[in-house]
Amino acid sequence: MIPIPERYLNACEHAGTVTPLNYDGKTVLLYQPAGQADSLLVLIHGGGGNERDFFCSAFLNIVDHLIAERRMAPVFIIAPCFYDPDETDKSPSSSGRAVAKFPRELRERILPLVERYLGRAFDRTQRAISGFSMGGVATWHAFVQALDLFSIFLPLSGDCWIQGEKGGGSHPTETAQALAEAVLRQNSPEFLIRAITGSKDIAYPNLDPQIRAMQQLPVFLDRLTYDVLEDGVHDYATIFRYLYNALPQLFPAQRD
Ligand code: FER
Repeated sequence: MIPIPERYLNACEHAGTVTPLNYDGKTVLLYQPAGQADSLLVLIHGGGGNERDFFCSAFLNIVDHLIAERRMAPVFIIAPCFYDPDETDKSPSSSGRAVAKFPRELRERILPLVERYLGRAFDRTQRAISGFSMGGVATWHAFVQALDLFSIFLPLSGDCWIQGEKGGGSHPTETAQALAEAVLRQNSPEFLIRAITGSKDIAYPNLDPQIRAMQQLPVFLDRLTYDVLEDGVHDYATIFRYLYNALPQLFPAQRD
Protein backbone atom coordinates (compact mmCIF):
# COMPACT_ATOMS: atom_id res chain seq x y z
CA MET A 1 0.00 0.00 0.00
CA ILE A 2 1.83 3.07 -1.27
CA PRO A 3 2.03 6.36 0.69
CA ILE A 4 0.13 9.45 -0.48
CA PRO A 5 2.34 11.80 -2.55
CA GLU A 6 2.98 15.00 -0.57
CA ARG A 7 1.58 17.25 -3.30
CA TYR A 8 -1.80 15.43 -3.17
CA LEU A 9 -2.42 17.04 0.22
CA ASN A 10 -2.37 20.55 -1.29
CA ALA A 11 -5.33 22.16 -3.03
CA CYS A 12 -5.91 20.94 -6.60
CA GLU A 13 -6.49 23.24 -9.57
CA HIS A 14 -9.50 21.16 -10.65
CA ALA A 15 -11.34 20.95 -7.33
CA GLY A 16 -14.85 19.68 -6.66
CA THR A 17 -17.43 21.54 -4.58
CA VAL A 18 -19.03 20.75 -1.21
CA THR A 19 -22.71 21.53 -0.55
CA PRO A 20 -24.46 21.05 2.81
CA LEU A 21 -27.94 19.50 2.55
CA ASN A 22 -30.24 19.72 5.58
CA TYR A 23 -32.93 17.33 6.84
CA ASP A 24 -34.48 16.54 10.26
CA GLY A 25 -32.14 18.94 12.10
CA LYS A 26 -29.08 17.29 10.56
CA THR A 27 -26.66 17.98 7.72
CA VAL A 28 -25.22 15.71 5.05
CA LEU A 29 -22.29 17.09 3.04
CA LEU A 30 -22.23 16.43 -0.72
CA TYR A 31 -18.96 16.52 -2.70
CA GLN A 32 -19.45 17.03 -6.42
CA PRO A 33 -16.26 16.35 -8.37
CA ALA A 34 -14.97 18.28 -11.35
CA GLY A 35 -16.16 16.19 -14.31
CA GLN A 36 -19.06 13.85 -15.02
CA ALA A 37 -19.72 11.42 -12.16
CA ASP A 38 -21.75 8.23 -12.43
CA SER A 39 -21.44 6.79 -8.95
CA LEU A 40 -22.01 7.74 -5.35
CA LEU A 41 -19.87 6.90 -2.32
CA VAL A 42 -21.22 7.20 1.23
CA LEU A 43 -18.35 7.91 3.67
CA ILE A 44 -19.09 7.63 7.40
CA HIS A 45 -17.18 9.16 10.32
CA GLY A 46 -15.92 7.38 13.45
CA GLY A 47 -17.21 7.30 17.04
CA GLY A 48 -17.70 10.77 18.57
CA GLY A 49 -17.42 12.41 15.14
CA ASN A 50 -19.71 14.09 12.64
CA GLU A 51 -20.24 14.76 8.91
CA ARG A 52 -17.31 17.23 8.77
CA ASP A 53 -14.58 14.78 9.79
CA PHE A 54 -13.70 13.53 6.29
CA PHE A 55 -14.42 16.76 4.42
CA CYS A 56 -12.66 19.42 6.56
CA SER A 57 -9.28 17.92 5.84
CA ALA A 58 -6.81 17.15 3.10
CA PHE A 59 -8.98 14.20 2.09
CA LEU A 60 -10.89 16.03 -0.64
CA ASN A 61 -7.61 17.38 -2.04
CA ILE A 62 -6.46 13.78 -2.44
CA VAL A 63 -9.68 12.85 -4.25
CA ASP A 64 -9.47 15.97 -6.46
CA HIS A 65 -5.92 15.04 -7.52
CA LEU A 66 -6.78 11.37 -8.18
CA ILE A 67 -9.63 12.48 -10.44
CA ALA A 68 -7.69 15.33 -12.12
CA GLU A 69 -4.85 12.94 -12.99
CA ARG A 70 -7.37 10.37 -14.28
CA ARG A 71 -6.31 7.78 -11.79
CA MET A 72 -9.93 7.30 -10.72
CA ALA A 73 -13.34 8.13 -12.18
CA PRO A 74 -15.15 11.22 -10.85
CA VAL A 75 -17.53 10.16 -8.04
CA PHE A 76 -20.04 11.97 -5.87
CA ILE A 77 -19.21 11.53 -2.18
CA ILE A 78 -21.61 12.15 0.68
CA ALA A 79 -20.57 12.49 4.32
CA PRO A 80 -23.51 12.04 6.73
CA CYS A 81 -23.64 11.98 10.55
CA PHE A 82 -25.01 8.84 12.20
CA TYR A 83 -25.90 10.45 15.56
CA ASP A 84 -29.33 11.92 16.26
CA PRO A 85 -29.08 15.75 16.46
CA ASP A 86 -29.76 15.79 20.23
CA GLU A 87 -27.50 12.84 21.10
CA THR A 88 -24.85 13.67 23.73
CA ASP A 89 -23.84 10.10 24.60
CA LYS A 90 -21.05 9.18 22.19
CA SER A 91 -19.95 6.04 24.05
CA PRO A 92 -19.38 2.81 22.07
CA SER A 93 -22.74 1.36 23.20
CA SER A 94 -24.67 4.52 22.24
CA SER A 95 -22.72 4.75 18.95
CA GLY A 96 -23.43 1.06 18.39
CA ARG A 97 -27.18 1.69 18.62
CA ALA A 98 -26.92 4.70 16.29
CA VAL A 99 -25.07 2.83 13.53
CA ALA A 100 -27.43 -0.15 13.75
CA LYS A 101 -30.40 2.01 12.78
CA PHE A 102 -28.46 4.24 10.37
CA PRO A 103 -29.03 2.17 7.17
CA ARG A 104 -32.73 2.94 7.49
CA GLU A 105 -31.98 6.69 7.63
CA LEU A 106 -29.79 6.31 4.54
CA ARG A 107 -32.59 4.52 2.72
CA GLU A 108 -35.52 6.69 3.77
CA ARG A 109 -34.02 10.16 4.20
CA ILE A 110 -30.46 10.66 2.97
CA LEU A 111 -30.30 8.91 -0.41
CA PRO A 112 -33.67 10.36 -1.55
CA LEU A 113 -32.54 13.84 -0.41
CA VAL A 114 -29.25 13.66 -2.30
CA GLU A 115 -30.77 12.14 -5.41
CA ARG A 116 -33.55 14.75 -5.45
CA TYR A 117 -30.92 17.50 -5.12
CA LEU A 118 -28.84 16.04 -7.97
CA GLY A 119 -31.93 15.39 -10.08
CA ARG A 120 -30.90 11.81 -10.80
CA ALA A 121 -31.08 8.36 -9.27
CA PHE A 122 -28.36 5.75 -8.79
CA ASP A 123 -28.80 1.98 -8.83
CA ARG A 124 -27.01 -0.36 -6.44
CA THR A 125 -24.17 -1.00 -8.92
CA GLN A 126 -23.43 2.75 -8.80
CA ARG A 127 -23.47 3.05 -5.01
CA ALA A 128 -20.66 2.25 -2.55
CA ILE A 129 -20.45 2.65 1.21
CA SER A 130 -17.44 3.06 3.47
CA GLY A 131 -16.57 4.30 6.93
CA PHE A 132 -13.87 4.51 9.55
CA SER A 133 -14.11 2.70 12.91
CA MET A 134 -17.78 3.08 14.00
CA GLY A 135 -18.36 4.12 10.38
CA GLY A 136 -16.93 0.72 9.44
CA VAL A 137 -19.35 -0.88 11.88
CA ALA A 138 -22.10 1.09 10.09
CA THR A 139 -20.83 -0.24 6.74
CA TRP A 140 -21.31 -3.85 7.95
CA HIS A 141 -24.84 -2.97 9.12
CA ALA A 142 -25.54 -1.64 5.63
CA PHE A 143 -24.34 -4.96 4.22
CA VAL A 144 -26.85 -6.80 6.41
CA GLN A 145 -29.75 -4.38 5.86
CA ALA A 146 -29.22 -2.76 2.48
CA LEU A 147 -27.57 -5.02 -0.12
CA ASP A 148 -30.33 -3.79 -2.43
CA LEU A 149 -28.90 -0.25 -2.16
CA PHE A 150 -25.14 -0.83 -2.38
CA SER A 151 -22.84 -3.19 -4.27
CA ILE A 152 -19.45 -2.06 -2.92
CA PHE A 153 -18.57 -2.16 0.80
CA LEU A 154 -15.33 -0.68 2.11
CA PRO A 155 -15.17 -1.09 5.92
CA LEU A 156 -12.03 0.60 7.27
CA SER A 157 -10.77 -0.46 10.71
CA GLY A 158 -14.20 -1.47 12.02
CA ASP A 159 -15.71 -4.91 12.57
CA CYS A 160 -19.29 -6.17 12.32
CA TRP A 161 -21.36 -5.77 15.51
CA ILE A 162 -24.47 -7.79 14.63
CA GLN A 163 -23.36 -10.32 17.30
CA GLY A 164 -22.82 -7.52 19.84
CA GLU A 165 -20.16 -4.89 20.55
CA LYS A 166 -16.86 -5.88 18.87
CA GLY A 167 -18.57 -9.15 17.91
CA GLY A 168 -16.24 -9.69 14.95
CA GLY A 169 -13.54 -10.43 17.52
CA SER A 170 -15.57 -12.20 20.21
CA HIS A 171 -17.86 -14.18 17.83
CA PRO A 172 -16.06 -14.39 14.47
CA THR A 173 -17.65 -17.63 13.21
CA GLU A 174 -21.18 -16.57 14.14
CA THR A 175 -20.61 -13.13 12.61
CA ALA A 176 -19.35 -14.59 9.33
CA GLN A 177 -22.30 -17.00 9.27
CA ALA A 178 -24.80 -14.19 9.88
CA LEU A 179 -23.24 -12.13 7.07
CA ALA A 180 -23.52 -15.12 4.72
CA GLU A 181 -27.18 -15.57 5.71
CA ALA A 182 -27.79 -11.88 5.05
CA VAL A 183 -26.63 -12.42 1.45
CA LEU A 184 -29.11 -15.29 0.96
CA ARG A 185 -31.94 -13.37 2.64
CA GLN A 186 -31.36 -10.44 0.28
CA ASN A 187 -31.55 -12.67 -2.84
CA SER A 188 -27.79 -13.10 -3.32
CA PRO A 189 -26.96 -10.07 -5.47
CA GLU A 190 -23.43 -9.42 -6.73
CA PHE A 191 -21.28 -7.47 -4.29
CA LEU A 192 -17.70 -6.66 -3.40
CA ILE A 193 -16.28 -6.22 0.10
CA ARG A 194 -12.90 -4.56 0.50
CA ALA A 195 -11.84 -4.56 4.18
CA ILE A 196 -8.71 -2.71 5.27
CA THR A 197 -7.02 -2.16 8.63
CA GLY A 198 -3.55 -1.88 10.16
CA SER A 199 -1.54 -4.32 12.28
CA LYS A 200 -1.35 -1.77 15.14
CA ASP A 201 -4.96 -0.60 14.81
CA ILE A 202 -7.10 -0.99 17.97
CA ALA A 203 -9.81 -2.60 15.81
CA TYR A 204 -7.40 -5.16 14.30
CA PRO A 205 -8.04 -7.81 17.02
CA ASN A 206 -11.77 -7.51 16.27
CA LEU A 207 -11.73 -7.29 12.47
CA ASP A 208 -9.01 -9.84 11.72
CA PRO A 209 -10.76 -12.94 13.21
CA GLN A 210 -14.01 -11.94 11.51
CA ILE A 211 -12.36 -11.69 8.07
CA ARG A 212 -10.52 -14.98 8.57
CA ALA A 213 -13.85 -16.67 9.40
CA MET A 214 -15.46 -15.08 6.34
CA GLN A 215 -12.63 -16.38 4.14
CA GLN A 216 -13.73 -19.92 5.05
CA LEU A 217 -17.19 -19.41 3.52
CA PRO A 218 -17.72 -20.03 -0.24
CA VAL A 219 -20.17 -17.11 -0.57
CA PHE A 220 -17.31 -14.66 0.10
CA LEU A 221 -14.80 -16.35 -2.21
CA ASP A 222 -13.79 -13.83 -4.92
CA ARG A 223 -16.05 -11.21 -3.34
CA LEU A 224 -13.89 -10.28 -0.34
CA THR A 225 -10.47 -8.67 -0.37
CA TYR A 226 -8.57 -7.88 2.80
CA ASP A 227 -5.50 -5.76 3.41
CA VAL A 228 -3.55 -5.16 6.61
CA LEU A 229 -1.08 -2.28 6.56
CA GLU A 230 2.06 -3.16 8.51
CA ASP A 231 2.16 -0.89 11.60
CA GLY A 232 -1.04 0.95 10.51
CA VAL A 233 -2.82 2.71 13.41
CA HIS A 234 -6.40 3.88 14.13
CA ASP A 235 -6.39 7.47 12.82
CA TYR A 236 -7.66 9.51 9.86
CA ALA A 237 -4.20 10.01 8.30
CA THR A 238 -3.86 6.23 7.96
CA ILE A 239 -7.44 5.90 6.70
CA PHE A 240 -6.75 8.50 3.97
CA ARG A 241 -3.90 6.30 2.81
CA TYR A 242 -6.28 3.29 2.57
CA LEU A 243 -8.72 5.36 0.53
CA TYR A 244 -5.94 6.75 -1.67
CA ASN A 245 -5.05 3.16 -2.59
CA ALA A 246 -8.54 1.64 -2.75
CA LEU A 247 -10.60 4.31 -4.55
CA PRO A 248 -8.78 4.03 -7.92
CA GLN A 249 -9.41 0.26 -7.84
CA LEU A 250 -13.09 0.59 -6.93
CA PHE A 251 -13.76 3.52 -9.30
CA PRO A 252 -11.41 2.94 -12.23
CA ALA A 253 -10.92 5.89 -14.59
CA GLN A 254 -12.64 5.52 -17.97
CA ARG A 255 -10.26 5.01 -20.86
CA ASP A 256 -10.79 7.30 -23.82
C1 FER B 1 -13.73 -1.78 16.72
C2 FER B 1 -14.71 -1.13 16.00
C3 FER B 1 -15.05 0.15 16.32
C4 FER B 1 -13.10 -1.14 17.77
C5 FER B 1 -13.45 0.16 18.09
C6 FER B 1 -14.44 0.81 17.36
C7 FER B 1 -11.51 -1.30 19.52
C8 FER B 1 -14.85 2.18 17.67
C9 FER B 1 -15.00 2.70 18.90
C10 FER B 1 -15.39 4.12 19.04
O1 FER B 1 -15.31 4.84 18.02
O2 FER B 1 -15.76 4.53 20.11
O3 FER B 1 -13.40 -3.05 16.43
O4 FER B 1 -12.12 -1.84 18.41
